[in-house]
Amino acid sequence: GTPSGPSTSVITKVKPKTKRPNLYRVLILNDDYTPMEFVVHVLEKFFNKDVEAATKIMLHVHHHGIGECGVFTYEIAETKVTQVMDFARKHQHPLQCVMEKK
Ligand code: NFA
Repeated sequence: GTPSGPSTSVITKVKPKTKRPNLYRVLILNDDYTPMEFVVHVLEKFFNKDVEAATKIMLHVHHHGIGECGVFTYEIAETKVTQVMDFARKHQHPLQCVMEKK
């Protein structure tokens, strides 16, 4: 019979979607008690820094109060923060590690 009712022809756009993921900085905070060598060890163990890079970051945190360890997607950043906080607690150091959206 004669076609009736709403059209079923729908135009769909194909958009090349290469979405950038949201990125997060992982930061460590200075305190008066955590040994410098422990902070360097944390940066080597969890952020794949060599001793020289780790020492530079540690001294930056020591002098400025806060510093960046790396930039990651949400899930990786969250994992790094948890790993550092657990490791610091295990060794009874007050070292704090946080993440912030870039
Ligand atoms: N300020 C600490 C000290 O003098 C060293 C430290 C550096 C702690 C960076 C935390 C972060 N022992």
